[in-house]
Amino acid sequence: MRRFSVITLFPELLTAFAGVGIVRRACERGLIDIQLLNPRDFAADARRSVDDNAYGGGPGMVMMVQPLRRAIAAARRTAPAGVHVVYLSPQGRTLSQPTLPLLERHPHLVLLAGRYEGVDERLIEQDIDEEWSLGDFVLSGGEIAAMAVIDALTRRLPGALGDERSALADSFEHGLLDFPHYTRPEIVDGQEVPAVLLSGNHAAIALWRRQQALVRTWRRRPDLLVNCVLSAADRALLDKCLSEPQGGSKDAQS
Ligand code: 9WO
Repeated sequence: MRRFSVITLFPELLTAFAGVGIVRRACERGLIDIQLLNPRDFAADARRSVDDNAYGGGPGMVMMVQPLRRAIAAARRTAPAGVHVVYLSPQGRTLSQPTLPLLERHPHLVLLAGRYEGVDERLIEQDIDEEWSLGDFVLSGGEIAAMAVIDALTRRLPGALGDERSALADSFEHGLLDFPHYTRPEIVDGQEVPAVLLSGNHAAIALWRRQQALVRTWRRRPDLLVNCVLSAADRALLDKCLSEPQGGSKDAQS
């Protein structure tokens, strides 16, 4: 079982998240366990203080070392084999589908979700193993990033997805963007489903989807193709589509 301990001043956010969809089912099936720790429960004073003014002045509060250190220690006590402590912040290394396995190595992650202006640097120095970021933007706190980590790792666990479909079929797993999807009706407000998808020709459908994924990636995220070794068949699919007038249709930027 994969374990997550989330240290957060707003555990109710994580409770709601853990109560729906794939993550909920993974909890019910015993594939994952999510432990919530509120730094307020580890505060030393009667006011249950968890933040204070910043040394050096300026507006905004900083999360204090002791409540966080004691919350991390509490998570450690439930983990005989040890934990890997992660702070979610814009200063961290950027998480991506290819970097997820680095977190997957650790069966018990402690995810620290900061609030305010962040946490006292001495906690990061002494208690944090790694800092990870979702990308170059600032949130109001680390909870959404913690949920993103749990979600992305959980759906990769064998048996977590409802059907027998593999998570490997999803966007990114082959280094390409996803192909377009369609469902009923066949025509909606004059918009038709591509005929090949109605043909029943499974080989032709697979080829079309691969081609769509290649063209989309080429047009929207050419950076992803740089590190992607395309087979001769993929090259041919891409070249054929790009040479057609309107090839790849509305993905065209120019
Ligand atoms: C607040 C702030 C206020 C004035 C000037 C600069 C500032 N930076 C921050 C800040 O980074 N606050 C963080 C809020 C403190 C740590 C938790 N917070 C957080 C995590 N915001 N965004 C993230 C995050 C985490 C992972 N991936 C993307 C964003």
